[in-house]
Amino acid sequence: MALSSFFWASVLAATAQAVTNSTSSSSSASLASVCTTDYVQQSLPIDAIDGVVIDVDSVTANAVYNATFTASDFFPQFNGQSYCNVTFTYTHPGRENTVTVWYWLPAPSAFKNRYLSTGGGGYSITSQDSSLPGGIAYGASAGTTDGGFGGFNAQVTDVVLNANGSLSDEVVYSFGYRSIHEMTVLGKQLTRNFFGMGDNTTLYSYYQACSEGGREGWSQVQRFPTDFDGAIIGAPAMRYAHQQLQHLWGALIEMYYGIYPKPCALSAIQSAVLDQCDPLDGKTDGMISRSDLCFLSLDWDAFIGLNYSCEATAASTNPFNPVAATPAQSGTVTADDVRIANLTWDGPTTLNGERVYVRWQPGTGFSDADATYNNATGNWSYTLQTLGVEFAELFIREQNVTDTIPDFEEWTPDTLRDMIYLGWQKFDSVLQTTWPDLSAFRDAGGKVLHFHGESDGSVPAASSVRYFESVRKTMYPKLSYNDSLAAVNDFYRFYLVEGAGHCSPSQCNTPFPQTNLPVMIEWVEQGVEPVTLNATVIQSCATDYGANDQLCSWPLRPVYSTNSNNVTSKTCEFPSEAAFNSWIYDLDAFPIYVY
Ligand SMILES: *[C@@H]1O[C@H](CO)[C@@H](O)[C@H](O)[C@H]1NC(C)=O
Ligand SMILES: *[C@@H]1O[C@H](CO)[C@@H](O)[C@H](O)[C@H]1NC(C)=O
Ligand SMILES: *[C@@H]1O[C@H](CO)[C@@H](O)[C@H](O)[C@H]1NC(C)=O
Ligand SMILES: *[C@@H]1O[C@H](CO)[C@@H](O)[C@H](O)[C@H]1NC(C)=O
Ligand SMILES: *[C@@H]1O[C@H](CO)[C@@H](O)[C@H](O)[C@H]1NC(C)=O
Ligand SMILES: *[C@@H]1O[C@H](CO)[C@@H](O)[C@H](O)[C@H]1NC(C)=O
Ligand SMILES: *[C@@H]1O[C@H](CO)[C@@H](O)[C@H](O)[C@H]1NC(C)=O
Ligand SMILES: *[C@@H]1O[C@H](CO)[C@@H](O)[C@H](O)[C@H]1NC(C)=O
Ligand SMILES: *[C@@H]1O[C@H](CO)[C@@H](O)[C@H](O)[C@H]1NC(C)=O
Ligand SMILES: *[C@@H]1O[C@H](CO)[C@@H](O)[C@H](O)[C@H]1NC(C)=O
Ligand SMILES: *[C@@H]1O[C@H](CO)[C@@H](O)[C@H](O)[C@H]1NC(C)=O
Ligand SMILES: *[C@@H]1O[C@H](CO)[C@@H](O)[C@H](O)[C@H]1NC(C)=O
Ligand SMILES: [Ca+2]
Repeated sequence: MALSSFFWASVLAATAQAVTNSTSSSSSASLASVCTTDYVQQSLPIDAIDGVVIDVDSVTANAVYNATFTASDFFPQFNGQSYCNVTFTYTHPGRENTVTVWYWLPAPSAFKNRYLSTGGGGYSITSQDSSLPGGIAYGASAGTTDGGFGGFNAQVTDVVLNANGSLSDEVVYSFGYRSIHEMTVLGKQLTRNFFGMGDNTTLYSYYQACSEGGREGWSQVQRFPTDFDGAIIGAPAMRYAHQQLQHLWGALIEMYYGIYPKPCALSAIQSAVLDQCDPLDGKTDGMISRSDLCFLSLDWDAFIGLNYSCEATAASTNPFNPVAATPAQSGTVTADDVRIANLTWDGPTTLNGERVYVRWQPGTGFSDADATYNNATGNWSYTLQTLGVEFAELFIREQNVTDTIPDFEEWTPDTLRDMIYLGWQKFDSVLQTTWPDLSAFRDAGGKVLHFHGESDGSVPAASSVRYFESVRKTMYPKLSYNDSLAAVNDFYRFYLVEGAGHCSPSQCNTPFPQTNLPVMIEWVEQGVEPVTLNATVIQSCATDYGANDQLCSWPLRPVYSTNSNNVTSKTCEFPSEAAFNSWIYDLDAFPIYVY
């Protein structure tokens, strides 16, 4: 197989030039004429990466006409889209995996000299083809990779242990940063060849993804300064050891204190927090736009005694998010319920009160603390989140256990701290993804647009603030705050998204940044700096559905005011010192600085 690939590679390399030229005024070529297996084989990026051997026979290509792209959180609806759907595989001789890459290339008449890489979520390196429309709609080829983990529905956790039980370095590094980089280099060259671009024509290159995909974006910006002209990074699950293991915190404190609040009681607290904090931003609209002010003034005692009542819910068998059935729940919120809610949002600390990681902002959901109902005993117990369990067992301990932590009941808050320290050290160079010096990317002219839902209950918003501030301080240590901020903002802007949850809107009137790619395209290709970030109210429950809004660039924060004509306006202002400081942490549980 490898021999035949080498053979075809050289034959095709020789013919590619002529074929490419024949369509070089490619905007006049029809999609049907270029979207063939033959033409794609001739356009393969055969020599793009040393040590990568493309299997020419693996190519699939089919034209898709007049498709409708239903609106998602990251692009509005588009009709009448036509593209070439391409897959092929490659290997690294001497290593054992076979990687499949998947690209959509726009119809030649719609191509605008752009390429987009996309990423995954959770333990997935890919979102299958769900993010690819967001490139096609803007005249960009778009790519995703299975990382070599066994297909586009596979998770890295399926293959991270070798058959003999040891950790697979190949898989860890492929997931950490290698596969996205390869997919990008191959995708850019495939695009150049397919559209017959001369070497001197600019191909603008972009990245866009959220969550694990956000971490993957940072992994590239930190290491491969010329892969992207613009990277759009949402709620990155970066600072990997802290982030993955923090998902065990809610269960840990429930187990440690033996208190299991009913999920309905925690929801009642969340709603009451929304009621208390909604007006603090100057606009009572069912949304907390200033979770920092909420944190500073929250009256926890007010929640004790609230009534709650929830209907029974059925079990969900979704393999990615199985949820047990819950019985009907009603009662009044107790001081114990409030204590667990408070400790959950407070995030991990040690028994001595040293801080291990950042807090979640008040107003977020409590998913990591949601107890599970045991129908046999009628009792509630803690729920171990898979993201945390698999990182602890597969990655750190190299044990083939994915549904429980066998010794969890012996853990204390200090055990969690120690596990984070172990995971951090073990994967510092590959998964931690917090390298704070982006000079090479800046010098190559790259731009970053980074955003994070303020009410994200999975990846805390403050974790993104911490990275932005690490970059600012590391790159411009001698400048004043304002000067260093201006210097960073020349190439990197960060926005908190009012009322948004994890990579999606949450509170009904959330203004969500649905048009990040066109905003980034304007920044990169026309120099239009995104001083505020374009956002749209996109939830059907919104009172203001479809309204445009502008998100403030960190550290500026929204302030709403209503004038005598009852007109509400929004300004972006520097927060008070106390509000600013509520986002900043001294992670004193570790002797090493956490970037
Ligand atoms: C193809 O294009 C290259 C450079 O763009 C040029 O050198 C070459 O002569 C062209 N070949 C044909 C057959 O037109
Ligand atoms: C494209 O799709 C739309 C909606 O599905 C349909 O109304 C229209 O006739 C199609 N156009 C072509 C050229 O097929
Ligand atoms: C794209 O190609 C893959 C692989 O052949 C196939 O599974 C998928 O259904 C195709 N998608 C479309 C929209 O044609
Ligand atoms: C891990 O456990 C799963 C399920 O029991 C099994 O299918 C798999 O082969 C095991 N892997 C290793 C490396 O032992
Ligand atoms: C376990 O398997 C991996 C992958 O096949 C191999 O590289 C490694 O040497 C093996 N380790 C042991 C202890 O056999
Ligand atoms: C591409 O640009 C280089 C450097 O400016 C120049 O030497 C070369 O002739 C150009 N090639 C083409 C095909 O225009
Ligand atoms: C809570 O429910 C009890 C009994 O149903 C009722 O007497 C009480 O007034 C309710 N309290 C509030 C604050 O609604
Ligand atoms: C508990 O089990 C009973 C009997 O099997 C069933 O009717 C009920 O729906 C179950 N409740 C939950 C919350 O699973
Ligand atoms: C809640 O947590 C904060 C720290 O985040 C603490 O100062 C406060 O006393 C706690 N309140 C209650 C009721 O536990
Ligand atoms: C259920 O919880 C109660 C009180 O928390 C405890 O006494 C009892 O042993 C538990 N039952 C089972 C079967 O775990
Ligand atoms: C900004 O969002 C609005 C909708 O809220 C949209 O119409 C407009 O095209 C967007 N601007 C850019 C640059 O994408
Ligand atoms: C001001 O506007 C709000 C919401 O649009 C409305 O509910 C309220 O009645 C208005 N107040 C006055 C004094 O017009
Ligand atoms: Ca509000």
